[in-house]
Amino acid sequence: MTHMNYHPKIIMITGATSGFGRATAELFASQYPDCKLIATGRRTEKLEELQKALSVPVHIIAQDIRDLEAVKKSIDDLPDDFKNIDLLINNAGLALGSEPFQNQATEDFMQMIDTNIKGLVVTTHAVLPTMIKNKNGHIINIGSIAGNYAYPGGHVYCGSKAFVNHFSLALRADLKGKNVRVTAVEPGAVETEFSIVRFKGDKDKADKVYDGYRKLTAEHISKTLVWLATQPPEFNVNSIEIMPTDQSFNGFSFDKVS
Ligand code: NDP
Ligand code: 8X3
Repeated sequence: MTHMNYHPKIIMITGATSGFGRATAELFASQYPDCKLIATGRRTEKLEELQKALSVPVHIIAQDIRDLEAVKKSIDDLPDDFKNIDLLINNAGLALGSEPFQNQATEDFMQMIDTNIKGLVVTTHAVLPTMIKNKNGHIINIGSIAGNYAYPGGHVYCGSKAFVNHFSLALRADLKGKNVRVTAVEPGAVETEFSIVRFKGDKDKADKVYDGYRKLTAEHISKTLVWLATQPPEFNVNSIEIMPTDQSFNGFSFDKVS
């Protein structure tokens, strides 16, 4: 039997204070008035603003995803009517810097690893038992093209997203027969707060990343995420790579040792 009108009912989105996460929360709420949302992020005021703006119930979890004990506790302590999560979007993440690895501070590396990898793994591990018990779930991990193609200055960010992309495939193997889907979404450059964060508040530098090109926005990605999550349960997209039409590949480069 197919379920052509399937849609998830209790949706947890990490990093819902801006960018993809916020846009996706807004789109689910506007298209599916019977859904409930769990929205996470560090900026309490942004979460409260989202909660007020949406017409569906929103449970907010204001926390740093690097606090792994707090992440686990907040999922264990969910109110009863938010416990049965059937869609988890592991979206919280960041890049810091674009200097060569050897010139960058180790604190930046640790923050990317703790957020993009450890936070995602612990959130997934805490949410999965309910999905397995209910024989119903979908985990969408936000990877990146950076995980598929290396570029100068990408180092730890590229590595962390390669983890996300490949972890998603491996997780799918372990969930065989459980009716829990796993999808890695691997976007290219999309204008959000991403580059402002990457360049530590330097808006001019961030704007230059997208200057003169036809931009992808959080809205493009949110539409993809809602589409993925509303396919019938027998249909699993393993991975999907999305780029702006104006972004493409630059080949390998050679240099003499100087
Ligand atoms: P934004 O900077 O707009 O959003 C990032 C979100 O992650 C925010 O809600 C932020 O919340 C949250 N976040 C970051 N660090 C933490 C933390 N320590 N604890 C809790 N939440 C955290 O960027 P995007 O929407 O673009 O990014 C979303 C995801 O998409 C990221 O994983 C990013 O790597 C990935 N991505 C982005 C691309 C792009 O070009 N924009 C392309 C490919 C992938 P807060 O600051 O409130 O904590
Ligand atoms: C973000 C996309 O191209 O800046 O993950 O690495 S890119």
